[in-house]
Amino acid sequence: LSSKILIKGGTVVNADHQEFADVYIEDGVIVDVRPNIKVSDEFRVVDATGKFVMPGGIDPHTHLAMEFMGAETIDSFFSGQAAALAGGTTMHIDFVIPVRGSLSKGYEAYVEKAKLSCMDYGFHMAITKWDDTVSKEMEIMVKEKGINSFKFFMAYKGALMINDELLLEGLKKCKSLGALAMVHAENGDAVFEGQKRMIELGITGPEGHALSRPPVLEGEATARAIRLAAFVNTPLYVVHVMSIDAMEEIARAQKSGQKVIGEPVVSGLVLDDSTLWDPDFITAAKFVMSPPIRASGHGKALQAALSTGILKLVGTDHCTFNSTQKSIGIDDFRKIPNGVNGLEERMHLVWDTMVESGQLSVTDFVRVTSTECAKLFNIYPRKGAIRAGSDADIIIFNPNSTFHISAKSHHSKSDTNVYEGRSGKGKVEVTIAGGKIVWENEELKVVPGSGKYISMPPFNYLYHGIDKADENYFASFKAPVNRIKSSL
Ligand code: DUC
Ligand code: ZN
Ligand code: ZN
Ligand code: ZN
Repeated sequence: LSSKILIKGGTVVNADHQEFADVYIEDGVIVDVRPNIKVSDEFRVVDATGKFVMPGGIDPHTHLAMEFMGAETIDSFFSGQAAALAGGTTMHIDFVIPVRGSLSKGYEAYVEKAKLSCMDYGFHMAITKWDDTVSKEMEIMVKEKGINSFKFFMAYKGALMINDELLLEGLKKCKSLGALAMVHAENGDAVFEGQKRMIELGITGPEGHALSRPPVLEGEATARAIRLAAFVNTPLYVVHVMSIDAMEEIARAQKSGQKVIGEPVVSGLVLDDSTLWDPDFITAAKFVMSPPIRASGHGKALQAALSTGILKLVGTDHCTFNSTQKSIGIDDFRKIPNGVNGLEERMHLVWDTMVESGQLSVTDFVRVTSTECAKLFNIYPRKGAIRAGSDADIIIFNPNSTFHISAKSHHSKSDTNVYEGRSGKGKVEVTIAGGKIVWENEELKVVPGSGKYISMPPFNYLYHGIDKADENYFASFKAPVNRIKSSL
């Protein structure tokens, strides 16, 4: 198999620019991008006439092989990534979950899981408790392990949830390390209360999941995290923004000059909560994720916010459980493992929902599905660009073809698909990952172990627009007034 590929005659799209050009690939790297490149016959020439040639997607938010709520997600690093490649995503960033609070043990466990990888990947890390060891381990993760982002769960009381004291410690530590702080923003104490009330009312089915944790609780936690980040003067990344309430808090903070990044996920953009009322338990339970999928107005508003740039990049929160696993919660929605699929569907659904509808341009599509993620996590332009020197992670996209989604044909190991039956315009016809054609003619050619770990260096805060990173609220105070105690 030739490692030299020429993609000929397509429209090359980057986040800032599109042009007719050929793409010359050798040994996993893009060597040249310009019109009319002539090559010898040892090259595999792929015709892209009439098609878009775009950077492979980067999913900033996945959970592969994660142990969660008494189950383990059905997609491994191999099956989840195979699905991703079939849908035009060539890299993802997965969340390492500490083992009994130990970051290094969690990291080692994920290094093992990720040995199955067939595409490139990076890691974020969740922080679930706080002490000196955690603080020191964060430093090791950033300085030695290539992790530059940490997520704090403001929900999942009694399990992953952290309180404000810990969140503040975490924000300060992230700032000192040049790492990006991320939050799952829902008020965990109020969710706990909401769940209890639902059960008392006898609402034990999947609809109780959504009813127990309404948008106001997402808005509250988002606002709180944003204000604490302002207090510490550090950037904040809000994962899976699912509601108008949360989105508006982000917009407000941005207006005041604060660096807050909002990530919508595909399910929040295109689905609505009506499915949670389906009389069939599994049909409803497959949609259970947190924060919950909202009433339809929220999705529309999130699309508009993505279109205007309030929301910056699209993830999936891919976290798949099959019907048997979802059935754990048949008598109590609190036990339904939370999570939906999306790794394979993200590129098609964002195109169909945002580009076909005129809400995003083709260059914007590249920005929200790939380039913005690469820039944010400091791996641009190695990733997220089609230019000489970048990794050869590329898709050939036919805007005139059609995609169809079904559990019968998808590549995830899950037996259901939350986008079952959907179809639309545009199709990823070829995926090139690490310079190899891995998806072509509806066929995957993937090899476990071929994916590389992408180390993500800490930030220069200037990129985040924080030009006075050393300043903080406290540093601006002078010594106390030396007050005369005359009135005593
Ligand atoms: N939400 C989910 O639905 N699954 C994984 C974790 C999360 O926060
Ligand atoms: Zn150009
Ligand atoms: Zn989450
Ligand atoms: Zn998640």
